[in-house]
Amino acid sequence: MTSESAPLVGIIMGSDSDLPVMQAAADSLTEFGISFELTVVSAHRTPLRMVEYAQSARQRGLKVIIAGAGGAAHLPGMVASITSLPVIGVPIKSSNSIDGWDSVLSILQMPNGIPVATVALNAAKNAGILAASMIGAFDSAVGEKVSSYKARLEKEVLTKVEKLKTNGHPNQFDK
Ligand code: RP5
Repeated sequence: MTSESAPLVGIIMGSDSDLPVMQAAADSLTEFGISFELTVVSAHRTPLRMVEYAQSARQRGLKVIIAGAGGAAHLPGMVASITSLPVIGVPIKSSNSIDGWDSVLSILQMPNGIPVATVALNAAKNAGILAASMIGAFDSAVGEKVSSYKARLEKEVLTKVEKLKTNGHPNQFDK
């Protein structure tokens, strides 16, 4: 958790081996000043813990769950099937992954009725930003931070445009 306030986002992952990837979600939420909790919950190895976590999430005050898993990655989908909170899934290329495709498809290809907002492979940073956007929909202070973040990104790209103009390219578009 980043502050003393009750966590708004739950970050869960199938194993501690997912943490090097999932840390980017935590870093992102910290940047936006959003309180979060983080733990290991495995769909296959601790199914009862997963059910308990998902069932209690809303009443504990969470607004969004970010769930990361590799291989046969059922954690995000199973958690989404239990809670009414939005679930963001992070497919992880883990030691047991077939190039990450197993995880991507397990999380992405949910049946109608149980959506999981799936980010790109290992894209835990985007999961954090998406969670911030969701919180920002009802918390204007967070919404403003997300707007500022996007404005910074725009500025960075426009700086690159100017740099390319300065360095010159034979096919340079001049606007
Ligand atoms: C998945 O299996 C986990 O999410 C992790 O990505 C992968 C490997 O887990 P460990 O064998 O490292 O515990 O359930």
